[in-house]
Amino acid sequence: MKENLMSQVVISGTGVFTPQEVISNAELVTSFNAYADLQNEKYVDEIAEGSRQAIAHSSEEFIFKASGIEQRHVLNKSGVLDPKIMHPVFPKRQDGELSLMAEMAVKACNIALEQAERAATDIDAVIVAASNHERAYPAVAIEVQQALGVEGFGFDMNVACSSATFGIQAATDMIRSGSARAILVVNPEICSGHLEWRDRDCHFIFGDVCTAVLLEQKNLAIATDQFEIVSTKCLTKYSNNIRNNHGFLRRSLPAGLSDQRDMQFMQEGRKVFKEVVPTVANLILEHLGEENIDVADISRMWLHQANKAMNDLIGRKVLGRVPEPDEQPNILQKYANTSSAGSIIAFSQNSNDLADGSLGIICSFGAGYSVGNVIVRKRIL
Ligand code: CO8
Repeated sequence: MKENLMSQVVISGTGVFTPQEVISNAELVTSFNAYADLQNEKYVDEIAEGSRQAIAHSSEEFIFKASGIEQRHVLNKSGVLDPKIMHPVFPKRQDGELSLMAEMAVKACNIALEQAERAATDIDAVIVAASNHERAYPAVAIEVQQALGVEGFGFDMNVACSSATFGIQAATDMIRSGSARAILVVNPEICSGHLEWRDRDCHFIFGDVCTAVLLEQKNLAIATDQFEIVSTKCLTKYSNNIRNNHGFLRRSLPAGLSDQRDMQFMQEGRKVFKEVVPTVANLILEHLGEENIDVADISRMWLHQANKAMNDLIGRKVLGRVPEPDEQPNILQKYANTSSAGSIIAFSQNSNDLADGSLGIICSFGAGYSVGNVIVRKRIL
């Protein structure tokens, strides 16, 4: 029953908008170390008397070894790298102008539409699924809907790093049940805006990007290359190990508490690594079991792009052996962690070569904790 219903939806197009500006690990470390030196100089007396700790230098070697990241794309490099600023700086836009997230989203959506050989008039809904949204309302999705010229409806959703796969599940279920024929799920991730670039433990982790996935009713899709949604499975388990306390009640906090370190991205990286790896591997295996799919029949896994060692370990646990590089492509070396967009970039850039009927897995995981797994089957018309 489930198989019949789910088989009615396909991914007919994907799009990736990549910001032009790139920060290498070397540039990032130089800027961080200059910031550390400035701070250590400013607080030299407190550091000497022991009431403040000196900020240690960051290192390129550590970053590559601990994460596999070599560079990241960002929307504004100059602000991030200025040791007196250490965050992106964006000119204020008027309410009548397209907002930053909507601008990225429109670019990624247009690529997905072109790939699917579709026009905006063929689409019934837009879901903007991302880890952070530029404002509370109106929903960014409704702005994207208007900018593209889509009739129907749009809404925003947030499941942190799993926003894209949870969005795919939501869209699949809506198409399956008949509330829409075709839905764009778009993931504008401006991670540079909520990363703490002044924290050595995490300053290297994230980058900016936007991905889009077009899902359509299978019998209407016309693109030559498609991926049928075989099944989706989502899981959440509450954890404070990845947390960001920025929120609309910020202004209401007692004096002095409205701008704290915990209002940017925070994590206990080691704990996340240890706890998330088995959860993800188990969920993938459980999901395949429920669908009566043999692991050996999976040709490719497009995993969330947070950490290379994490992906290697998940691949080993799922396959029961060391995965071949083309079985589990990584893009984090070029993009860093782009939150929910990571697995979609990997999918979009590494799926053309698969033969008709090949099975694959798009799997995301992160804050929440959240895990979203999508089993897909290649379909060539
Ligand atoms: N340079 C040099 N040394 C460093 C640096 C640095 N930059 N940073 C830390 N060190 C030092 C530490 O001080 C420590 O020293 P010591 O041993 O003397 O105490 C040593 O290096 C080891 O530090 P760690 O234990 O922290 O290093 P790890 O090996 O654990 O690597 C990682 C850190 C890379 C963060 C790793 O733990 C990891 O990748 N964990 C998984 C994290 C993960 O997947 N998180 C998912 C988060 S993404 C998500 O869910 C989306 C959230 C919403 C988006 C937010 C966007 C901003």
